[in-house]
Parts: sequence; structure tokens; C-alpha cells
Amino acid sequence: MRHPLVMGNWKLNGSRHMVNELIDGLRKEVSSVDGCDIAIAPPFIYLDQAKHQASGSHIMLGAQNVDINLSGAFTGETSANMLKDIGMKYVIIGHSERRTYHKESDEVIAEKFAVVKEAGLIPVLCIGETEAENEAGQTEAVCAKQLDAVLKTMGAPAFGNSVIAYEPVWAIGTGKSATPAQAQAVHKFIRDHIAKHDAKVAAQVIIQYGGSVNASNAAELFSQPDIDGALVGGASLKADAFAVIVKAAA
Ligand code: G2H
Repeated sequence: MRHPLVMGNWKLNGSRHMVNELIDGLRKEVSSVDGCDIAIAPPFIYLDQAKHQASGSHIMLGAQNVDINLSGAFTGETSANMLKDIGMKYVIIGHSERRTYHKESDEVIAEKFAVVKEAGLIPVLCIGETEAENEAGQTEAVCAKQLDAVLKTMGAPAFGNSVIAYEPVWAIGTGKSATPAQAQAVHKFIRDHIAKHDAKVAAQVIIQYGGSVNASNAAELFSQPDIDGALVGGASLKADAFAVIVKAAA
């Protein structure tokens, strides 16, 4: 039985005040939830503060990115070991905004997956097709290629105790979510693709949906058999909306 994960990706949003307010609000809203893992990923600079603010609750913390290097002359970067050191549990990697704006390749993302696993953290690997790829019928091929970059270097066991977030790029921040049936079809494809390598790992891996998830569409998405929670952007910036999504998954 898979335990869903609802994770808030704050992206480039937040302040010291917002960290305290939002986490306090969330703590109250989700204190009795136990059927769903809950995590938030504020910007790096607020992670330590957020960790303290969430202390004693079951809200876990994650980072939005990581460097492939562990130490040395890499100005501006943050290592997986540093994230582990301050109590992070998850690291989002391969988000489409990093693939697009920071030109991250499948190969670099596979290296990030490896350093995250090596540090004992849980990678949340984002995959998904653009609108043009979707319209060209390439959704499965794109997802397979993005998964294969990790499968090729680390093998299917790497997906044990890992998370995949299927985020169709055309649904991100657009208010235009995939329908539950559309998302379920791709989630099943992803699970079947991993099952070709390792059926047991495929049955266990958490596959979140991401892309304009909100308080109104979450429950129907989560009713699908292969959708194990969500990676939530905009709707994670309000405690009440995020709590409705968490409760829908629990
Ligand atoms: C997709 C998602 C969070 P939003 O990027 O990863 O953002 O829910 O705002 O579409």
C-alpha cells in the first residue's frame, strides 16, 4: 500500500514572515492528518527557519534543487550533504523550470538524482512533456527518455524510496490541469515503464501529479489508482488551500 505525498513547491516565493505564518497555519490545519505524507519546499534561504518552525509537527522539509558537487569551488551552490545536515528529507530535481531556465539536461538531472540518493535524501524527480510534445503524441516517449536517464545510470532499484512527479509542462501554473483520466494514463505508463525493469519497485514508487493542482480538482485526481499525491505550486502558498489538498490525499 503506497502512502501518498503532498508536497508544496514554493518556487521563488516567501519571506521570513510568510514562513512563520504559513507553517503555523498549516500545523493547525493538518495536525490530525495521518494518511498522507506532507512536505514543503521553500526557497533555500528559508529552509533552516522553516525546519525550526515545523519542528514537532509531521510537516517535512524539502529543497527545490541541489548541486551535483559535494564541496569545493562552486560559487553559489548547495550540496546534498548540506541539505541533509539541516534536516531536509526531500530534494526536487529536474523541475521543468530548471530544465528550461537553467538548461538542465537529463544527464545532469540523473547526476543530481545520484547525489541525493547517496546523501540518504529522497529525490522528487520531475518529468513531463511540453504542450507541443503533447500535441505531437510524444508524451510517453518524452517521459520514457527522462526516466531512462536515471534507469541507465542507476538502474530501477534507485527508484525504491524515491518519488516521481509527473508534471505536464502545459499544466504548470496555467490553471489548466490535466484531467484525472489523462494524468492516470501517463502515471500508469510511468509505473509500467519502471515495471519492465523491476516490478516490485514499480509497485512501490510514489508517482505524484503536478500542474495546477488546487483545492477543487485534487480529490478527483487522487481517486485515480496510480496518482499518489501531488507536487503543488501556487496552491501551496495558502495554508487553507494546501490543507484541503493534503486532506484529499489522506
Ligand atoms: C508545477 C506545480 C508545482 P503549479 O510546477 O511543482 O506548480 O501547481 O503552480 O502549477
